Amino acid sequence: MNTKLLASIAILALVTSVVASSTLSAYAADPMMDKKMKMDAKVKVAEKVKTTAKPATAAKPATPATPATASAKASNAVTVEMAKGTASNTKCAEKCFVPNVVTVTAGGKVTWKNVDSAGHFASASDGKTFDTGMVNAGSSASATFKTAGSYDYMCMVHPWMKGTVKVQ
Ligand SMILES: [Cu+2]
Repeated sequence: MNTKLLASIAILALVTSVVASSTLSAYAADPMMDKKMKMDAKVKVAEKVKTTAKPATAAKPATPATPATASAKASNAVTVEMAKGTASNTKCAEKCFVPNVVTVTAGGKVTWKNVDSAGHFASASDGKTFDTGMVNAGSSASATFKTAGSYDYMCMVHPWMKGTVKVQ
């Protein structure tokens, strides 16, 4: 009788302590869980916004952007600047003619505008396709391109000045 009572008391004590600790830990975890769930909910909302926004933004530029950039790239009239200081700056590289590479449609025209204080040329490297001759400071000269291809050119006086005209 005594041992049974002791045992049942012990069991009761054990059960209450387990219940107490579990409720305690549940309480302790509660605010964290609450935060986490809130964060999860926020992330889910953000993900929802993302996923709903994605197809709209991805679909839009994908189709109209391609012809827009293509037409901007191959224009029928392009201006290239013979940059300032290029007569003495042997390291101007792709900044001698700006832009350094241009693309025009067949029949398109390229105009070289000399914004430097020295005279420059835009002469085809093959020695025959085109040659602006001397373009004086502040002046411009043009060439028309009928045949598709890629034409490298340079300045006769300053051979470090190099550019390319692409004709499509
Ligand atoms: Cu030059």
